[in-house]
Amino acid sequence: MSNTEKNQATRCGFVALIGAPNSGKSTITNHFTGSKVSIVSPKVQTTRSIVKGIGIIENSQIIFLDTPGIFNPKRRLDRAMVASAWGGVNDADITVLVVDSQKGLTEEVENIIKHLKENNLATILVLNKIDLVSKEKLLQLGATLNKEYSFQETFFISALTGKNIDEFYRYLAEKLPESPWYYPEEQMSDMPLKLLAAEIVREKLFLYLQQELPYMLTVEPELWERREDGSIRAEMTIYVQRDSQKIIILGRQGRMIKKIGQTARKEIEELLEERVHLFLYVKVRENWLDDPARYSSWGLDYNA
Ligand SMILES: Nc1nc2c(ncn2[C@@H]2O[C@H](COP(=O)(O)OP(=O)(O)O)[C@@H](O)[C@H]2O)c(=O)[nH]1
Ligand SMILES: [Mg+2]
Repeated sequence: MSNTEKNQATRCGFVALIGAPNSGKSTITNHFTGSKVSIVSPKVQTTRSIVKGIGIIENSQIIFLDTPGIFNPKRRLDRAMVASAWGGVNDADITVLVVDSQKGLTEEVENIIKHLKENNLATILVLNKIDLVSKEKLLQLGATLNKEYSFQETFFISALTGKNIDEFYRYLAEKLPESPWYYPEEQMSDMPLKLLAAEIVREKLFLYLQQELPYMLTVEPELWERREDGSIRAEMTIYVQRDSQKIIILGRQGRMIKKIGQTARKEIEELLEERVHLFLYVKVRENWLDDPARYSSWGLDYNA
């Protein structure tokens, strides 16, 4: 391996990104890998379980754990997602709290800090979305948050424009423990391609559907097959809870599902650099939200 030839110790470890929904955790993860490994949406709570974003800076391999947002859980699925986010912290070498600078110290952030205090968790603070606020407001927020909790370090970044973000990565790279790399050099995620493709379909459902509907559905890859001409045939089923939801997803004369399928297919093709034939089916399965098998397939704990 080239890095050992340089006679330099390698470093490797996990960095958990925690924070309120919508603070930019998935955007940071994607920026780092230079690719899309985690889906992003302006709506809250898109990331359902922990997604890994893997990349290398100098001699360090950083594995970001992009967690579901931490908020006040109501449903079983919410509870499982929040439990999974805190579980990510237990697995991590470094914990990073990501805060939306525009929203500042919200109740959600306060609750997270309370948990950090109770468990005395060494944490780095990242104020994200600095492109949206003034310098004065930023510095003030940084000071306020550091009064609330003694963070090890504070970074001011924009995951969208990339401002100051390399500094943050380099800091993490130096802080990780000496260790062989856990993943091959070119690996960006440990998510199987067919799951990543299903996540992209779910992202488009978030993009095009109104209101609460995307939270009521799940996308499951059924078939992922390479054909003789090198293209991929992918079949997925979108499970919903009620007929009325199915009707909305199909749209008038099937136009909605067609638009979702086309947009998702283009993006999957760009990601894979392969031709993709994508087939989407919509089925009603009333109880999928309470089906233990769904939870384990996402790596979530049904009984959280
Ligand atoms: N203006 C701005 N928007 C951002 C930035 N980072 C993320 N966003 C947007 O904030 C929304 C939520 O981002 P996402 O990464 O899904 O947040 P998550 O829920 O914490 O994973 C998306 O619409 C992003 O495009 C940033 O630095 N600046
Ligand atoms: Mg996310």
